[in-house]
Amino acid sequence: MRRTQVGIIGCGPAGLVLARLLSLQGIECVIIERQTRDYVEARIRAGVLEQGTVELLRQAGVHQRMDAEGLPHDGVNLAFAGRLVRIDMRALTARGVMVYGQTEVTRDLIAALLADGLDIKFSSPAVAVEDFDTNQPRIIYEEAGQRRELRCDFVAGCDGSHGVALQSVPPDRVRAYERIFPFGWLGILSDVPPVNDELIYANHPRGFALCSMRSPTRSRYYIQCDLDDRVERWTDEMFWDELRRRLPEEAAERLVTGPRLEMSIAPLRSFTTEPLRHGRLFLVGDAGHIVPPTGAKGLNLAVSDAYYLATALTAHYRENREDLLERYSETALRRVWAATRFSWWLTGLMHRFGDDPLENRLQVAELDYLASSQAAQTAMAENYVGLPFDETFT
Ligand code: FAS
Ligand code: PHB
Repeated sequence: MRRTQVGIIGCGPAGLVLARLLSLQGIECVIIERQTRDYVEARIRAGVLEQGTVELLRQAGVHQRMDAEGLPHDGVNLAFAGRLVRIDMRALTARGVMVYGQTEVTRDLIAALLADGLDIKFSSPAVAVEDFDTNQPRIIYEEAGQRRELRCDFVAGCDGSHGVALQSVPPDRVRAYERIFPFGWLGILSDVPPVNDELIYANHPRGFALCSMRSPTRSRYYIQCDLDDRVERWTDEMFWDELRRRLPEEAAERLVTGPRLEMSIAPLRSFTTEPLRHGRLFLVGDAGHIVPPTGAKGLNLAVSDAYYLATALTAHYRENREDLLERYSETALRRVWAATRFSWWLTGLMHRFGDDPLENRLQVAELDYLASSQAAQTAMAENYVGLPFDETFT
C-alpha cells in the first residue's frame, strides 16, 4: 500500500494548484486522476483569471507563459438596449483581470509538477475515500484495472462536481444549497479575431450573449440556450446569426465569423455544500461548490480554496498548528458565498428568464442605473476583479 502526506483526487485547477503550493513547501502529495493526461489538457472551460489568481500563479512560479501570452484586461463591457457601456475596473479598483484559458493554466501546472517529479496517476479513477474520521484516511482507486489503496495524513477532494469525495460523506453530515437555472450556455470556440478587445456581456430580449477570447486570433462566444437544446441542432451559421442579433449594431458589424473548433452546451447551476471539511477530508473547488459561469468565478474559487488549504496544511506540518485547518471551511466558504451572490446577481441581470416584458424592462432599468452610477460600477468591478483573500488566514 502506497503512503503519502496529502492524497489529492483530481487533476483540475484545484488539485494542481494545491499540489504545486504543497510541493514548494516540501510537503509530499500524490494526485489520483481518472482521465488521461491528453484528455485533461484538452478540456475547454474558463478563461478569466482574477488578479488574486494571477498573483498566486506568479508566486507558484508557473506564470511565464501566462505573462507572455495572457491578455491583461482593465475593463469589461455591458451591452443592453442597443448600448455598449464600459466598466473601467482599473480606474475603479486599481485592479484588472487576465484572459488566459484554463486549458493553458492546466498545461502549465502539469508540466511544472511532472518536471519536479510529482506522482500524478492518470487514468486512475478513485472509487471511494475511507477512514477520513481517523488520522489515516485512505483513497481507494483503480490503476490498470487493479484495486489500489493510498494511505494519507489528509485527503483533498478536488474531483469536481459529482465527485467521489463528497459522495463518500454520509448525506446527514452535509448541508447543500442548489439552484438550477432554466437555461444553458451554447459556446463556440473559433480561430477568428475577437469582436472587441475586452469582454462584452450582452442582455437582449432574445437572451444573453457573451463575447470572450483566448488570444488575438482565437475567440470564445456564448449564447443563452434552452436547457434541452442540442449542439447537433446548431450549424455554425445559425450560431453566428443568433449572436449577431443579440449584439449592439456597432459590435455586430465588426463580428468576424468562421468554422467551429469546438461547440458545447454548459448548464447553469449554483450549488454549495457546507462544511468543506469532514474529519481529514477537505473539499476544494467544484467538489464543494459550483457557480454559474456568468461571473467567471469557478476557476478562481478553486484556486482560492487551494490557497487556503495549502496554507493550513503548511502550518500543520511546519508548526504543528490545527487552527487554520479548523478555520479552512468557514474561511473558504465566506469567499465562495460572496462569489455565489455576485454570480447569481449577474446571471439574474443579464439573462432572459421568461416572456414577462416587465422583467426585461427592470433589467434594462438596473443596467441604465449601473451605466450612470460610479458607486454601482465600483461594486460590480470589485467583485469581478476578485474580492481580496482573508489576510488573517496566516
Ligand atoms: P475540475 O472539474 O476542473 O477538475 C476535477 C478533476 O477531477 C477532473 O480532472 C476530473 O477528471 C477528476 N475526477 C473526477 N472524478 C474523479 C475520480 N473519481 N477519480 C479521479 N479523478 C476524478 N468557469 C468559468 O469561470 N468560465 C467558464 O466558461 C466555465 N466553463 C465551464 C464549462 C464546463 C463544461 C464546466 C464543467 C465548468 C466550467 N467552468 C467555467 C467552471 C470551471 O472553470 C470550474 O470551476 C473549474 O474547472 C473547477 O476546477 P476543479 O475544482 O479543479 O474541478
Ligand atoms: C470564457 O472566456 O470562457 C468566459 C469568460 C467569462 C465568463 C465565462 C466564460 O463569465
